[in-house]
Amino acid sequence: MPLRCKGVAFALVVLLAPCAAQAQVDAPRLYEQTCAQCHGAGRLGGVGPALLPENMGRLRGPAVAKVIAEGREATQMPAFGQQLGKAEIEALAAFVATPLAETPAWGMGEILSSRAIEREAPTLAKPVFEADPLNLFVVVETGDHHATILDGDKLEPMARFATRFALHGGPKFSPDGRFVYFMSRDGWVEKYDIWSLQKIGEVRAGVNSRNIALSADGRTIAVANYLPKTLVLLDAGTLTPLRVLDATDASGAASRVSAVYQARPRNSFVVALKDAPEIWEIGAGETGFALRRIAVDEPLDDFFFDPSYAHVFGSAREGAASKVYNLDTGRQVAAMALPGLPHLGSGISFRLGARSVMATPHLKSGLLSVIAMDDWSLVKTIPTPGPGFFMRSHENSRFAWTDSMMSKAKDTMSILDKETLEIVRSVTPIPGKTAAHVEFDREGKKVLVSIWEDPGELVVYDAQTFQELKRLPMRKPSGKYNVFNKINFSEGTSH
Ligand code: DHE
Repeated sequence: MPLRCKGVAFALVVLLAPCAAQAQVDAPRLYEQTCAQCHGAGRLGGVGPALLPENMGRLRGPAVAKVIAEGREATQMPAFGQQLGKAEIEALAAFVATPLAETPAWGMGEILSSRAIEREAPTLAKPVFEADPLNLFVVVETGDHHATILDGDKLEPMARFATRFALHGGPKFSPDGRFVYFMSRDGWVEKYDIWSLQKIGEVRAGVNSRNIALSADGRTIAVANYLPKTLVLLDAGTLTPLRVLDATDASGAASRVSAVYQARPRNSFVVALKDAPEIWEIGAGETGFALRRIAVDEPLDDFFFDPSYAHVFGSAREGAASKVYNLDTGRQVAAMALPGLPHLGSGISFRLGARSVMATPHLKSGLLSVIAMDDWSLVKTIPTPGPGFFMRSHENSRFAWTDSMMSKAKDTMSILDKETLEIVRSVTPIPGKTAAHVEFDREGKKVLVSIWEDPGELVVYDAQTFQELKRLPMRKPSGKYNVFNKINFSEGTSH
């Protein structure tokens, strides 16, 4: 008995030792001395990203300590393993995983002072290159935080430049396709001039941001923020802030803003709120950003729009049903219990005989759902090798491509025949390597698939024969966006 007690006591000492050592470290002070120069006072970000749990994505626990000790490849993050002890590293890792005690202020003043314009966009009658400016792809490479401008005819890179850390969501294009706007999870909005192949400037619109949308006239950028809980409107020409809207519902309760979308035919932005049972519509153009609240029975945070933007189809991560609201009347017109979390934001639309349908992958089940948009009924459920994230097609192609990146079959793309609603082929570009996110060229003749690894690749296929045409090395190409398809709101792409 005494021996067992001794054993327990010894085990406790061993278990407690690192915690005790960690507790002796003054982590906030160590942060200010070691990290603040790059990551900003208060962990809000600077040259380096914000070190807040909301901003660090899947980087958690021991993985954070490893980055502090060993540094991070393809970034300016150095290794601190020689300079700091194990307890200090663990204390810093625990510190940056702690939420802030108070919501940081990030209003008009902070946004304005973060604005940095490198140059005026030059006056140009045409681009400085010969390639078709509408058949370019903008490839976001999150492996080393760069973007590539790719000639969609020759399939050759034309320019490659550094972006802010951790871009998220699709970049947005001005209506003529000349300018592209990127957003990072740290709230930076960057403007790049495709015609002159140079960066124009940047501004920080939030501390933790979700996505951006551009108004139909290309004059206003809306930025959806989690931290602080705001929707920010920027002048797309100058990147100056126009309005900071606190996201509070009709009862005054604050909500994170999940996402903002451009509803082009309505000349408005439609806004998804994470914590409030409302959908917002904000007028763009001459309407003075008038806010209209649509009451819903539970918060919806993932949206698909029918091509006319008369209906929004929304789901909630934690909710049981996906719901359709008519944006004109503000009324719910349908509800559907779709199993396995449909990823409506990746939904596409197409004609099936006389009907208009949409198709969506599911994040938690290996299937595609095809839904008729006239009566919002389920047309078919199509099994795939595993849960997926993205889906793409094109008006000129009979086929739609989807991945199974959330499963063991992460290396396999499934090809759906949009006429028979059967999976007619699967391709595995590199066995064992994640294949995801597809984009067609402007004619719908070529398909570009990402090998979502670092280093990764773009693998180009013939959209009709599925023959491989080319491979291009890339650093984790998380997404690629064809200028023509994007500015024309192709029915085969998410908007
Ligand atoms: Fe995304 C788009 C939300 C996690 C890569 N993602 C979007 C959009 C939203 C969204 C609302 C549409 C914005 C747009 O394009 O304007 N994403 C979310 C989440 O809520 C979720 C599940 C959790 C989160 O951490 O935010 C999430 N997303 C991820 C990832 O883990 C992915 C795979 C890797 C990454 O880079 O973070 C990822 N999301 C993407 C990509 C797009 C995207 C590549 C653009 C798709 C497109 O083709 O338009």
